[in-house]
Amino acid sequence: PDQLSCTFRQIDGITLEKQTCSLWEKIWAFQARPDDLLIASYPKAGTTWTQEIVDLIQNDGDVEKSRRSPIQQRQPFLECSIPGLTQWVKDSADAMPSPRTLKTHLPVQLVPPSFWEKNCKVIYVARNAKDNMVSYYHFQRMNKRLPDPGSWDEYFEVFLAGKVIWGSWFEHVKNWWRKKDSHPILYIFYEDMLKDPKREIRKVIEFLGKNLKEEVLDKIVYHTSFDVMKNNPMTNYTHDKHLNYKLSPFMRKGIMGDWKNQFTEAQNKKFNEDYEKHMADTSLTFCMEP
Ligand code: PPS
Repeated sequence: PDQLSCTFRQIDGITLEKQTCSLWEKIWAFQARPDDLLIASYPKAGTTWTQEIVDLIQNDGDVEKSRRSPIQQRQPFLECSIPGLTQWVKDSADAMPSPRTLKTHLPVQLVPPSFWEKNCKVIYVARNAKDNMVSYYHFQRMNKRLPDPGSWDEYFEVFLAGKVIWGSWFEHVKNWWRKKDSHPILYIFYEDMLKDPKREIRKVIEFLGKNLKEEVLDKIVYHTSFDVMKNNPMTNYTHDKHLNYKLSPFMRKGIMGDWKNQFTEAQNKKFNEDYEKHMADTSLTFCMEP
């Protein structure tokens, strides 16, 4: 089974939104600037969290500055907002002063070549597959732009087969992991951020070449904690008309191990078998147990 329908198409075997596919030539031709920063991730891996951390770092911990607009306007979504096509996009990515920060969920092979040619810095955030799958399932239930995920049992199979929008989780995390050997990519993990946010934020500060005082770092840890971001209208997506909050919140649980409330024993067994096969050719490992 897959999620192809009249609103979705494929580019190089990866299912993407129809709008993204119809704009594909323009997306591929996107002109990055050398000081652009790209925040990349598989959907629901901790993108928004990383985005807010980066924005606060760039603004030296000034919380009011980071509240200037919703996160998706501060950091345009590459494959959903292409310069020259809509007013919103023209006002954001194209007309944005440097240095810009952009978000993408594209698998590494679909990232516009200009980002590599200009040697742009990239922060990739990854989350363990089981929690990532559960979070994506609930997101598809509430996001009208994505296909209806059907029942959990149906979704489980579709996700494992890599037939969801933006493609297979396995290929995504592995191929980005490989890419960091030849490009400036900071590869971080959602589980590490939960365990020791201060340490992970320090890594980002260093990667961005910033030097912030300890008290600023503490402020960033606080303002990017789950509860604070959940209550911040500039990070919790409450203004997004495509999301149906009656079905699920965007800032849902923000924990590790929620998969245990969703997977059956049989699903866990099947998942572990598939996981081992898919991950046999990588040094990449994930923490799945809280
Ligand atoms: S998106 O739509 O792809 O950009 O979503 P993304 O931001 O990648 O992922 C959303 C999940 O991240 C959780 N989240 C957080 N967890 C802990 N701390 C903070 N500050 C935080 N911010 C977002 C969010 O709750 C989603 O995970 P689930 O498991 O669904 O709660």
